[in-house]
Amino acid sequence: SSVLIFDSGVGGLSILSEIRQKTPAPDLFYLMDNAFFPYGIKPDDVLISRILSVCLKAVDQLSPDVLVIACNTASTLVLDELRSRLSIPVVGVVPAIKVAAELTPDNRIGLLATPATVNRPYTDRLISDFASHCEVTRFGSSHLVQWAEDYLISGDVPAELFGHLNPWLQQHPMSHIVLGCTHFPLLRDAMESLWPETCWVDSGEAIARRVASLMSAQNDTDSGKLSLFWTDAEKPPQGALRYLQRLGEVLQSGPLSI
Ligand code: DGN
Repeated sequence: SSVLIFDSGVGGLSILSEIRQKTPAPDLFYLMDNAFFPYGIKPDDVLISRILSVCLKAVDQLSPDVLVIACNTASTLVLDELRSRLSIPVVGVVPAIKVAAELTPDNRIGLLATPATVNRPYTDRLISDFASHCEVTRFGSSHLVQWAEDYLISGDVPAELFGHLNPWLQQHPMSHIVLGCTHFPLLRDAMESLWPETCWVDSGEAIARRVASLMSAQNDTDSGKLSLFWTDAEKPPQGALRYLQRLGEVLQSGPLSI
């Protein structure tokens, strides 16, 4: 059995690694739409048609048992539509507002995501459904997306990270901050050491639990194979390939013609 994990870039690898830890048996296909990266600053209508077309074609070609949209920017836009068009389960990744709202001791939480995600009606709904008792302060950043991409290639924590977020954190003291973009947990260690008082909350573990429950018929304990696909034939993603090779054997890698 297999799971297809989708993002515009390397962010969904933070989800893939959690899935692999919880449920090692299925083969994992990782698809990055790097021809269209980044998603977080593009208009909704452009994103909707692109994401639908790439995901439907990829499911057709790879025949996974489960599709994970490992991108908040995409999930908050196309989940319902994808579910109605596909016969396999579609798991989306959306900001962990509910978890943060349950954990905060002082009813103040932050949301750090892409500029697209912080302003989505879907996000407003999450906040009014689960965090209406909280003051929620939002920060949209596309720099962090690019820095996470660069970090996977160079291993260097971006020097600008502290200056980028610290004014916001100083102005709004918050104990719990939602990492509402799957790229950001890739920088979690750096953020934890720069701001040790803050709890960074992401959706990775909950998603991995959900995927494990969908795969529960399996009791094979061997690790499945990893495969990497991308959409821009001219730009093989070196950072993603290296990340996957650290996790296990990479069976196939190459551009997917879609
Ligand atoms: N990883 C995506 C997300 O979770 O929103 C964002 C990536 C992007 O293209 N900006």
